Amino acid sequence: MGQLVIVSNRVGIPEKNVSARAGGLEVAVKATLQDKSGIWFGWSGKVATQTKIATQKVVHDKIAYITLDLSKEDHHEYYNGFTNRVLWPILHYRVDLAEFSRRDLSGYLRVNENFARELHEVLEPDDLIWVHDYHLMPLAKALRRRGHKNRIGFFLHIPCPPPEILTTLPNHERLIPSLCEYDLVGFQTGDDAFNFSRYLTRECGLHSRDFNFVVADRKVRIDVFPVGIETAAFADLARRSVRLPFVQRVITSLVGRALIIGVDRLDYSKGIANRLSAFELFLQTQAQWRGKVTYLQIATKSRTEIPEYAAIEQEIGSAAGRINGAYGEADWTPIRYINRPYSHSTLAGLYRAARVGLVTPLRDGMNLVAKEYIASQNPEDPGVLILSRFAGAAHECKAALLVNPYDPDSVAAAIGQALAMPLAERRDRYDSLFKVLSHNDIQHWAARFLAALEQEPRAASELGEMASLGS
Ligand code: ADQ
Repeated sequence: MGQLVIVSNRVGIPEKNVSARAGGLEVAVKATLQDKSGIWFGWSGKVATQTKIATQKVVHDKIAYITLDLSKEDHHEYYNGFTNRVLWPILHYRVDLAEFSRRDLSGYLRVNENFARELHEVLEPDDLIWVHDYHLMPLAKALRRRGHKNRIGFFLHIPCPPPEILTTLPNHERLIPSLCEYDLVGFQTGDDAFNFSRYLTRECGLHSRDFNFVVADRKVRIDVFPVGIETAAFADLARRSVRLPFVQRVITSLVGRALIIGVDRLDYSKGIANRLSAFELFLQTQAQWRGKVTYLQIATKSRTEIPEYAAIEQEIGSAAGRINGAYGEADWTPIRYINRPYSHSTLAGLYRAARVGLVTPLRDGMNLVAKEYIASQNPEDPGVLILSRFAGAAHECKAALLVNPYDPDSVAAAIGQALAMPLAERRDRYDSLFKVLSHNDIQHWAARFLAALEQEPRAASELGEMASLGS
């Protein structure tokens, strides 16, 4: 086998890395490339000032980081436009927030072509290519057009909605079926894979046997690979980090109150506004807890140039202020609302100090915060995870308190239940969750995906008499 080539929208170039970062994909890809030599290809994160854009290469720890800048136009149309204002909301079931423009779609296709053109310069015939996420759906098609017959896999980190929603995407018939140019298409959950499979059947007339589709003379396999974290390393980090002076200061500042923690990118999919309402309802209906809990919500700003993000920033900031005004005392602030990012070690320490992890996205591909919270707990005295049933993580984390984030009563009740939960039950739930996360950690996830990609039969003939193209 040749090299492993990972392609994603953003590349975390080591020199430019800062200790505090927000973004699950970067965490996942870094861990995958750690034990293999290979290439990580994608956008540098910079917007070019000059018109001629060349790729840059940095080699670090046997990994070649090859990046290119985006032009101002690309950044506007591809990144702020089609990926973040059309694909992100629609794939998160928020059709109401999608802002389509033909120009942004052209920008999206153009950047995918640019990526393919630059990749063409570095690819060898036996390289294994692993493409990440919704920014790059048409990339395999652009590579195939340039004659590349490599095995190419795609993993979608975010949800895949049912065809009834996917078809609201203007030009879906041009974009979604282009995923069939990959050899393997991976999803976070069985529901996501099933939704995509239904799309292919309904909209493209394709039929599968065990999620294997035949398209012309090629085969594409759909499978489920729930992304994990570095469970053991995170547990170890949390053990050490809880002693960090900053974390200790936070613990001291609680003066014995139970800590409830929420950590998210400031994004409408994360359900922070609904969560605040549920917390307010909890304070209203379970008055015995007033003055005895502190809810720390860390919400790092993201995609600030997009109006919907500015709007929720306003909404959440004022809701937190209003609830503090209504329920706070001179010596107690119910909600500590913070916009700055923290390093993973600080987060690990804070997770460990928290009696409750409140993870209630309205829709989430996986949600790594849920897994990080569990990994960070003290096995002797673990906290309780409250988890939205609409996070991909809920498929594995069945021992969490699963809630409907749209139902404030269910979330408020779960907060009370978590705070009052006896030690024996907390331990049982933690043991069962930690076991699942230890087994399916990030190394396991990457190894499974790559093994599946390497093993896939390429030609339809290799599948025997499988069902082929439908009508
Ligand atoms: P994200 O939407 O970025 O990822 P998530 O899975 O929650 O969401 O990952 C967030 C990562 O960023 C975690 O490692 C977390 O610790 C870190 N993070 C979040 N807020 C932070 C803060 N305030 N300070 C520092 N770090 C912070 C996408 C999908 C998810 C999917 C991942 C991985 O949307 O559903 O789980 O990719 O596949």
